[in-house]
Amino acid sequence: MTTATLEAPKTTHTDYLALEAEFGARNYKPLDVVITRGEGVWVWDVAGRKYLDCLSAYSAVNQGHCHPRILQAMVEQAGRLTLTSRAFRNDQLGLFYEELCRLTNSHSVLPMNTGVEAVESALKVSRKWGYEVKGVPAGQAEIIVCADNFHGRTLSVVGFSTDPTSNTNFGPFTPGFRIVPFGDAQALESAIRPNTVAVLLEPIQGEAGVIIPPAGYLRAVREACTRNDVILILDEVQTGLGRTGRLLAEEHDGVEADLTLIGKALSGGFYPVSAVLSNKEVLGVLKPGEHGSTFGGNPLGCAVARMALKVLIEEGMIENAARQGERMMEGLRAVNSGAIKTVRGRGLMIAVELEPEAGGARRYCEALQARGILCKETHDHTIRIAPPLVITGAEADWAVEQFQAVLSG
Ligand code: IF1
Repeated sequence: MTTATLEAPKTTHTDYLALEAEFGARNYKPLDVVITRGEGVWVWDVAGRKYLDCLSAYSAVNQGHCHPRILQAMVEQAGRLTLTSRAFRNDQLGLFYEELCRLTNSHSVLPMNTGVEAVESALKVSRKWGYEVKGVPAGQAEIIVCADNFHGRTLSVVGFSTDPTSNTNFGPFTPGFRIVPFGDAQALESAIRPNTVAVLLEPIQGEAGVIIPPAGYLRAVREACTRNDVILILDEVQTGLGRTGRLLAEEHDGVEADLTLIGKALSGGFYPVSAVLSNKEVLGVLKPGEHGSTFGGNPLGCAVARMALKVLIEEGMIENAARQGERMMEGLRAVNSGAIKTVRGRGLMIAVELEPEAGGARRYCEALQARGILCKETHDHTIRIAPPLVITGAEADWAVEQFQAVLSG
């Protein structure tokens, strides 16, 4: 018998980079920092350098890295029961449903794993609702989405992206989507036709660069959907679970979606857990066998998510996000730099947009890395700042000082 020989693990920074370059797909261009440990807002690289994480794994670690109570829940559950499939029941699922519904004021929950699976699930169930409840003729359902959206990476979802990087040469795509500009409720309502079943949008566009729509937009969209018997789907995969200083970003506008999508921080970054929350009887159209997932609703994910929600609330992280977000934005707005075009954000979802002449955001992210801050640019000219929601005032001030040094340097 031939057995492959495994090389001894390589240990230096450059070795890790070489391994990724040799064996990995090249679909990312990460900063060259190899992280080996995290705790709260801090991470350490393989050379022992410490950084303040201002990305939070794209808002999946809102509760901070390796939160001890979530870790404990995960370890305990992993030692007891991890997966049953939905062919059988498990003793975590019902409790997860109940706690999540009470917290978000929802009627029912569809558990999935990744964010894009929650998106796909909402699109599927909205079409079915359209045919079976609204009475749309077979095969004619339309869904409205917004320009510059980001909802994930599956074929259907990249098919209605307006970013050529996401969808060039990945077609053909799923039909039935119409794209309208983000932030223009009038344009959206004009695009609604008799066969429109749903509108899908992000309350604040993340990947587009933390784009906050004009005041009153979400409320007007909500009213247009209600008037036209159309499901409003809000993708809160990134904005949800405290990031913007409220449990859900929709609360800033006093609206309730019919379907709300959450993921990322639903597990505090320990494990992929996502969910479709339903406030209308939309999920009720699903009958046994029509949708599912091997891992969705598994006891490990449910136990982790239950604790991730519990610590978010009990430890005051949402209020802290509002407080520290204000503090950081105030500090950033006071930075005297010709490179900054504008600072915008809500809670700890913050963007510093640079002037086009500033030479792009990437080099600032690299300069920040040298000062112990990890940040990710979005598009060419925007630095996104989204630390874990457990950041202290002193840490926020220190971070702002580093931004100041880099931007005015
Ligand atoms: C990557 C961005 C963030 C999302 C919204 C659904 C999903 C996402 C609003 C899908 C995912 C990610 C994925 C990540 C980069 C990232 C991102 F820069 F692209 F926009 F967060 F800011 N809805 N967002 O933001 O969730 O299936 O990934 O769990 O590398 O693709 P997923």
